[in-house]
Amino acid sequence: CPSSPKHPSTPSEKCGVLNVTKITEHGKKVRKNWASTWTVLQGSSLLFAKGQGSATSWFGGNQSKPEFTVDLRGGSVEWASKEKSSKKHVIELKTRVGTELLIQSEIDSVINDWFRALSETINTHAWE
Ligand code: I3S
Repeated sequence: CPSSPKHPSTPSEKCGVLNVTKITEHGKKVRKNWASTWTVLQGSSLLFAKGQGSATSWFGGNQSKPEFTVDLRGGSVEWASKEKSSKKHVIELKTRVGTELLIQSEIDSVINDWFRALSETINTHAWE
């Protein structure tokens, strides 16, 4: 994975395209808006860049900042219940500041790897 142009010295552990939607922002429910999203795990941050060609522009370095960043420290991940989404393989990510995201992939192995990586990151940074 390429590092983000903003933090070139922090290696990114994992990257890929996932389906992502926010469901809660600062504790308030927001309307779902699933979007195919270039997702990068870098240090204790999860970075998102939406839209067609976002991966390419990231690689090229002309995307100066991700569209959205989540601090994983103090957050949690679990498999989403059926009530949260009718889709298969959905991860529910909660942040310390009350943002909740759903993260999904149709591919079992892909979403399982992300679940593991996110859990490990949260555990590693638990006491920061
Ligand atoms: O939790 P909901 O409201 O059933 O979520 C669905 C809706 O957001 C729907 O959009 P609109 O109601 O804005 O048309 C989406 O198209 C669905 O994908 C959402 O549900 P899933 O179960 O796919 O997360």
